[in-house]
Order: sequence, then structure tokens, then C-alpha cells
Amino acid sequence: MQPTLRSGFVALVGRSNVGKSTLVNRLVGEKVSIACDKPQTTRNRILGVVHRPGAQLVLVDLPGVHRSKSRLGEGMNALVRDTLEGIETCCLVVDVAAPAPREEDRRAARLVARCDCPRVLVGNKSDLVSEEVATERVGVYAAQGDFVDTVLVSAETGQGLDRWLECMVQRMPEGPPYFPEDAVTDQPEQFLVSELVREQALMHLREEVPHAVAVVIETWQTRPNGMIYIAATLYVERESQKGIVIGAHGSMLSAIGRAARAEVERRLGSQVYLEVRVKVKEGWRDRPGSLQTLGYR
Ligand SMILES: Nc1nc2c(ncn2[C@@H]2O[C@H](COP(=O)(O)OP(=O)(O)O)[C@@H](O)[C@H]2O)c(=O)[nH]1
Ligand SMILES: [Mg+2]
Repeated sequence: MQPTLRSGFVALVGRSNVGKSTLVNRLVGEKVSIACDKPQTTRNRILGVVHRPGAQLVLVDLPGVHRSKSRLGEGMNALVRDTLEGIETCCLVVDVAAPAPREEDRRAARLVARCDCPRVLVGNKSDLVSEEVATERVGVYAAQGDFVDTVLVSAETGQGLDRWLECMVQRMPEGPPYFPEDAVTDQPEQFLVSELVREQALMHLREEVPHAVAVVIETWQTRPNGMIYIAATLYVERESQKGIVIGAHGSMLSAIGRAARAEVERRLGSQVYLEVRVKVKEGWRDRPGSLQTLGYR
């Protein structure tokens, strides 16, 4: 007889920057979702698969709940709402390092409250404050929602993650494995690579420019010597942004390219030649056609 497996989908909902993507990466054990201290880093729904003896959890990393200013943003919020149907557990992730809930935390809490499934409250970044403060801050959310459990965790140190995982696994029904044993995500390699390039662009750029960046992989060839040649195009919305991304004598673009190449090589486990170009796609975040070509809904 086959041993029984507990399996199912767990959604992570919360405002931007509370650490949802970092938590997913930590539990999966690999970077499947890029993380950065800039808001709205995550734009798609990304699955991270967690394999444990007798259990398979599929974590659904989502864009941060926010007040949208563009078509891209509206699509991201709609994606969060739609995903909350058909999951087994919904986690509201909050940042205990933040003194008080913000408007966008409350917005996320309201979305979670509308879920039919069990809800778990996750207080992340507990490494940044004392246990007493963390407990008090998470308590503000606990008092206003109906949660089956509350956990304090840190994606940075790993503290509390086992207990959180245990609490999620306990609530999973017996079910099939949704992914093969070696899968860590549903995203194709090309998407992961485009995201690693975008992550470095986010890390290197400031103010409005990060939000205007989209990355498309144009070429992917394995050369006879085993080296992988990848050409990526980094799209921005205006000529002035293009200048910023390129930098003086190309210095910014080459810094982004170098850092991204190191990440891509780690990910693919082979030598990579990465070429990054910059192009302008006027106002792409508000144009349905452009959103589609760039892989957004
Ligand atoms: N100190 C600390 N920083 C964290 C923790 N989790 C995430 N971060 C940082 O918070 C920022 C936002 O993380 P990210 O995962 O992109 O947040 P998301 O927008 O909710 O997906 C990043 O700079 C992370 O390194 C944590 O537990 N402790
Ligand atoms: Mg994220």
C-alpha cells in the first residue's frame, strides 16, 4: 500500500515587503521567487514546492496587496483575489518589525477574512524585535481576524519555520503529489532567469525606475563547449529611464549584467554568457498589448 501523503495549496497574502517571497524561498530551499526591499517586486503568481516526509505543500507566492496605479497593478490585485479560491490554507503574512498595521495590511487582512479555508497568521521578521514586541504586534491582527493559529517566524534566521510548516501540514487533506519529487516550482527556467535579471535591476536602480522594468529572454542557446548563451532585453517606459539603466559609459548596465550572471550560473549550474540590452516600450504598464507580450495579465 502506498503511504499516505498530505498535500495541498497554501497562499501567502500580505502587503509588499513583509517577506512573502523570502519565506517561500527559505521553505523551498531555493530561490524560486525574487525578493527585494522595493515594493511590488513580485508581479506573478509563483508556486514554490515544499517536500517533506509524508507531505507536499505548494506555497503560492503572490504580489503584495496594494492600491494600484496602473493596469499592471490592477491585474496583480485581481490575481490575488482569484487565487484565494481553491486553496487549502490561507496565510496572512505581517511584518512585526513595523510598529502598526498600514492601510495595505488592513486591505490584505480583509481579503484573507473572505477566504473559505482555514486562516493562519504569520508574523515575520521576528529577528528584528523582542519576542514581547512581536507578540504584541501580531496580537493586533489576531484580535481582528479569525485565525486557527498564529506563528512568529523569521525568513532571515529560519526561526519558527518548522512550527509554521508543521501547522500547515496538519491542516492538509490526504491528497496526490501535485509535483514530481525534484520540482521546486511551476515556473519554466527561462522565466526564472528573466526574474533573476529583473532582481538585479531592482537592486541597482532607484525611485520610479525599478517599477518600469520588465525583462524578456530573447535567445537561449547551449554552445558546443557547454556554455549557455542568453540574451535578455530589459524594457523601460521612457528614454530618460533607458539612460539611467545604461549609466555612465554603460557602467550601470554592466554592473546589473555581472551580478545577474553570477545568480544565473548558480541557478543553472553551468557557465553562462549573459548579454543584457535595454529598450524602451512607451508606457507598457498601462497598455494591455504590452502587458501581454511581457508576460503579465
Ligand atoms: N530582517 C529580516 N528581513 C527580512 C525577513 N524576511 C524578509 N526580509 C527582507 O524584507 C525585504 C522584502 O522581502 P520580500 O520577500 O521581497 O517581501 P514580499 O514583497 O512580501 O515578497 C527583503 O529585503 C528581505 O530581505 C526577515 O525575516 N527578517
Ligand atoms: Mg514578493
